[in-house]
Amino acid sequence: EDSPYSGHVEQQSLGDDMDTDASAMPLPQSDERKWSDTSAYAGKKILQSWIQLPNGNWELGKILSTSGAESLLSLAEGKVIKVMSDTLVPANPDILDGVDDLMQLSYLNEPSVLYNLNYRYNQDMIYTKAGPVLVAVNPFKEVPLYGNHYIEAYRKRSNDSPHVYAIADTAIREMIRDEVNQSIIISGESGAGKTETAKIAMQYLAALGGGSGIEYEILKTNPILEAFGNAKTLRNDNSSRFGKLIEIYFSETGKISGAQVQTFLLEKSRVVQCAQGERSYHIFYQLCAGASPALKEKLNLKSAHEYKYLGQSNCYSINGIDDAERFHTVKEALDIVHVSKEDQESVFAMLSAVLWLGNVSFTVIDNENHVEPVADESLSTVAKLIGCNINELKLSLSKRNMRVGKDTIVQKLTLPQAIDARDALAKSIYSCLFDWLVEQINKSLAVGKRRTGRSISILDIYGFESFDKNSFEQFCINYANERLQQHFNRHLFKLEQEEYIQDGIDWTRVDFEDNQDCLSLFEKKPLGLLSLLDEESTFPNGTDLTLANKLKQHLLSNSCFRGDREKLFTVVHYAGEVTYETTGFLEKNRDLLHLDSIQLLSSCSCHLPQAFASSMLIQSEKPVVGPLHKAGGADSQRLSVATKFKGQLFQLMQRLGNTTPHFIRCIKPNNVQSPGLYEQGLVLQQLRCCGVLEVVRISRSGFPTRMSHQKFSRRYGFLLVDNVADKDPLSVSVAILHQFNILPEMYQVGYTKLFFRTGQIGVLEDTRNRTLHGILRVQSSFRGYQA
Ligand code: AD9
Ligand code: MG
Repeated sequence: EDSPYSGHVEQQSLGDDMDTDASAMPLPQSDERKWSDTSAYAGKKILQSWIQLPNGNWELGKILSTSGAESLLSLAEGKVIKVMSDTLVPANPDILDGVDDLMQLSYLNEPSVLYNLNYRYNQDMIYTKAGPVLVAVNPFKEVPLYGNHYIEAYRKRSNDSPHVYAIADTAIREMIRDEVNQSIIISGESGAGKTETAKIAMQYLAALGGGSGIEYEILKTNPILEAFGNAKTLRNDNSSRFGKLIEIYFSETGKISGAQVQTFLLEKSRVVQCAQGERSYHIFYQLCAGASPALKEKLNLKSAHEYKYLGQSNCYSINGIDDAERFHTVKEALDIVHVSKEDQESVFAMLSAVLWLGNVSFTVIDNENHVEPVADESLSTVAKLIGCNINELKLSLSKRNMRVGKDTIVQKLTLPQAIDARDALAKSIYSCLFDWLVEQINKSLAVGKRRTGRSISILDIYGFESFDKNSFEQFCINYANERLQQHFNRHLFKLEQEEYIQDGIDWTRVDFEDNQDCLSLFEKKPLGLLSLLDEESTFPNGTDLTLANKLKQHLLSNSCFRGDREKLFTVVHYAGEVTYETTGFLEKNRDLLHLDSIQLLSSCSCHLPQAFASSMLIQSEKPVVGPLHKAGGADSQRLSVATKFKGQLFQLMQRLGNTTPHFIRCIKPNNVQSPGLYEQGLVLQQLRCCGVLEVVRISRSGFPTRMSHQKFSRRYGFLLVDNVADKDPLSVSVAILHQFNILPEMYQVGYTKLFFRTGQIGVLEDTRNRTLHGILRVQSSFRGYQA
């Protein structure tokens, strides 16, 4: 009670069940580190322990004495405190500081994992394995871990510390060895380093070469997609506002032969609106800053400050970034992926048109508050840039043609409606432009794409998001993350169990978190979040409030759902609870395309707007869900955004399902994008979210070390006293197990493999090494173990 920390120390559940198998492990000496022994520390008393400070951080203490239920601990700076002994969370011996695989920790509790990652982070070792998963902690500075020298070392396998390169290398080898496509799945919060990690992986693959410069082209897709699809947000100066899957094809000889990019759900709303301190897409600022005087004149370009769309968030520049210079990089990249100079100019014209659209203003023309656009420089510039008649543009921003049955009636627009129409046009132009660019990139990269070849896909998709206010975007993003998490779970956990079961060993199933309940909440028909959202979206009278009520009416019995006041509802995601506000859900989900806008674009003399119009028409002809479209009739209908996204995700999961996945979990050590700062609480929350701790726990609580009967008997058979030359591998294996007194609970014999608990192989490996080095004779080593 006299200790300020009594009562603050919490038992960590993870540590507990681990410690039953808590045989400590010395640092590996040989290259066969996975077989290292852990028995050296077994049975020793804990000397050091973690205690949790009132601020939630963990501190290391030396255990001075234990009497009864209490222990005396000395902390750094000579402070001595008394805590309840059962709240001690054992710390690992110093010799384990900074191990490069968390699986090697003797005590696998949260503070030990945090400490280990921190220890490595302080030395710029930002990569650590957690069993099969690579953990990458964002350094927020340049670290000397990349480039040809390193690539070469990983290729030759002369460097075996954890790295994205090592993951990419494994993917290549497994692709060739197993003739199975591979995927590298990168996840993490906004700003955690997914996009950088994806680029590092691409760099490694590209270094394999392909001839004809295709690998170079693949790398150049990055500056283009980032310019058009990334923006500065409060969390990340270079935040991706779309998801991306790049599939890189290889020829039979293991050279790159082509690639294909698929994108997911670009955040369109950012074009017309963004929060204080954030920016719209980089390309707008780059264009304004970097265009040549001639281009400026041709497109009537002003400085970024003069555009309303860019001005509303009061943020025009990014620290340390030269937008003009970036513009040149983008133009060069466009050259390389074969977008002609003419097309490039058309692209820039569309961007300028979008910016000018934002400056179009309206005046009231009658006493019913109907408006029409002011015929000023903005309006005329837009008309000129997209190549349409100025009167048609004016009409499309002030009237709407409604089809009712066979008749068409014309509705005049009020100010909010006109602003909507204007912004919708701007958003459509931009998102069509983005899709068009992706298409051009794919045409260019398809050069040597061969169906017979194998591929490696890299997925860089927005991570789980939970803000103070969460809207439709977060709803979709988090849904995607649920899907990916299930893929992760299924792969790592289920496959793990299946392997035991297949090999006929008795392994009590370890429970793991499955998120199927949450996914069902989203996907169930007809009473799931997505179906109900679509249904409400088709009701002309549906509002954000009726949507919220409908969800509450049908979903309250689901344990992953909670109704809150008014337009709020909460979903219990695998990574935590998120409260969504339905404001804007229906509109964003409908994403109505005004027929007038399509007509306007198709009437344009420039080829890009025409192409956009036809791609919108194609989309609008797709089958539509819901009963009420004919009656609605006003606008072109297409698949709802959520349904389309769901379809894309299913397709994605199917594609990934046919690959061998490699997972990389990116961790953001602080929220201020600053190097050297490691916030324990923040890291811990991410480790929990992405299941890293769970993965290690599960791998360790089973029998993580496996060897086939053949390999085992070949490797250790010569240590046997009896002659077994004519015996089968299984009998030899069993003889080895007996001779070395491996306890029955420490291994299992499967049909094809032997399964061992952590550390068991160490004894054998040790003897083998000593025997091979001639230090001990087989016989005496055997006696030694018997003694
Ligand atoms: V978001 O969900 O798209 O908002 P990401 O993609 O996870 O996010 P990103 O890769 O953009 O994050 O990384 C954010 C910033 O961290 C980068 O702009 C770099 O400044 C920094 N970063 C990330 N990884 C590394 C690295 N390996 N080395 C150096 C890095 N800096
Ligand atoms: Mg990103």
